[in-house]
Amino acid sequence: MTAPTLFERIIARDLPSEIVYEDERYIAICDIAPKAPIHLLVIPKKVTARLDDITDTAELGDLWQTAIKVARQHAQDYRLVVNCGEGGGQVVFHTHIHVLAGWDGAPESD
Ligand code: DGP
Repeated sequence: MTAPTLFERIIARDLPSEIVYEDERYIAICDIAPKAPIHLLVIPKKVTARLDDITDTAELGDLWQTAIKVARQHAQDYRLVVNCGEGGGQVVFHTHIHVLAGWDGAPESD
């Protein structure tokens, strides 16, 4: 048996987090180290390590739709980001989409 991921522990309420959305298949939480005024993580409860492990098109679509829904609940304009693998900046190996928003104008990095 493998150890639960950090996000599985958050989903199980074994670790605290600020939950902003939850349904049967997904949860969204506030990022602990926000890189934008609004920084949320949309996480499937079904564990895969990284986005490209999800091969089912409908499942991928549902994840992105959920990220869009959560983003639109918090902002009109937003950025969705996925880091895939260490070389892509991924640190937590439980698939998630970053929702970044809330800048005054365009994001600072642009
Ligand atoms: P990534 O680099 O794509 O794997 O992003 C992981 C994100 O997870 C990173 O922005 C920081 C966030 N994070 C790490 N540990 C915790 C935690 O314990 N709680 C919350 N809410 N976020 C965390």
